[in-house]
Amino acid sequence: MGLDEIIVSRAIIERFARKFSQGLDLDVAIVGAGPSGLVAAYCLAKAHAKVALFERKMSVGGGMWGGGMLFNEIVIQEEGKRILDEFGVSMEAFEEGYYTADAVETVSTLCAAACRAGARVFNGISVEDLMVREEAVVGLVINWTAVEMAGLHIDPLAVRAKFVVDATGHPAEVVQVLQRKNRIRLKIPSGEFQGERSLWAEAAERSTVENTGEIYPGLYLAGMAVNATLGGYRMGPIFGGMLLSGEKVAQLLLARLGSPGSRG
Ligand code: 48F
Repeated sequence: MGLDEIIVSRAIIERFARKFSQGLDLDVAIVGAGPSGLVAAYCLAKAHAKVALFERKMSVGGGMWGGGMLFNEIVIQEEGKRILDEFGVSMEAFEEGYYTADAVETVSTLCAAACRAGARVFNGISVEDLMVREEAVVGLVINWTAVEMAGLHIDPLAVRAKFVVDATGHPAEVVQVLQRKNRIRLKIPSGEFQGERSLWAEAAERSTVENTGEIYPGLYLAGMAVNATLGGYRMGPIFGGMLLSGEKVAQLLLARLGSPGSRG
C-alpha cells in the first residue's frame, strides 16, 4: 500500500479538531492529570458525565511516575487499596496496612481506564485563566504549553464547563488565578489561599479527603491542591489520599449534575 503524507496530516488535523471541538462544552473540566485528576475523570466518565482533562505537560501522571525520590514505587495505605483494586493495578503487601505498586503501571492503568471510560485528555495544554460569570466559575481559558514556554503573545481559547476541578497539585494554580484576578473570597474560614505546610503524612492524607469539595461556586478542589489551598500538610509519596480525593470529587459532582448527559 502506498502512503500519502497529506492523508496522514489531514487525518491528524481533522480528528484532533473533532475531539477538541467536542471538548469545548463540558459537564466537568479537570485541570491537571495527576492521580487525583485521573481518578476523578474515570469516575465521572464511567457515570456518563462529559468530562475532559487538561494537562500542561505531554505526559499524564503528575507526581506519580517517580514514586519517592525517583524510586518508582508508590505506597498505598489500606483505605486507598480498594480503588487500585478496582482498576486492576497489581499491589504487594509490605507491612500490615501498607501496600506497594509500580508507579509506571499505576499511572498508565489509571490513564487507560479514564480514556476507555470516555474522558478526553488534552495534553500539552495549560490552563492560564478562568471564565467567571456572576460570581461563579463557568469555564477555562487555555493555551498551548508551547506558547506559554515560548512567551509568545498569542490569545488563548475558552472551554465552557458546568464545573471545574483544580487538580493541579502543590501549586493549586486554578484557585490562585481565581483569587488573584477576581478579588474574591474562597468558601473557607480564612477566605483566601493558605499555602501548604511541611510533611505529616497521616494528617495530610486525612485532610485531603475530608476537605475535597467546592471552594468557590463552580470550582472544586481535589488532591494536593486541597491541602495547599487550606493550609494543610504535605504527605510525600503515599497516594491513597489522592485516589480517594479524586473519587470523592467525582461523587460530589455527580450529585450536583443529577443525570449527566450522554457524551457528545
Ligand atoms: O501534582 P499532581 O500529581 O497532583 P495530585 O493529583 O497528586 C499529588 C501527588 O502527585 C504528590 C503528592 C501526594 O503524594 O503530594 O505530589 O494532587 O499533578 C498535577 C498535574 O497538574 C498539572 C501538572 O503538570 C501535573 O501533571 N498542572 C499544573 N498546573 C496546570 C496543570 C495548569 N495550569 N494547566 C494544566 N495542567
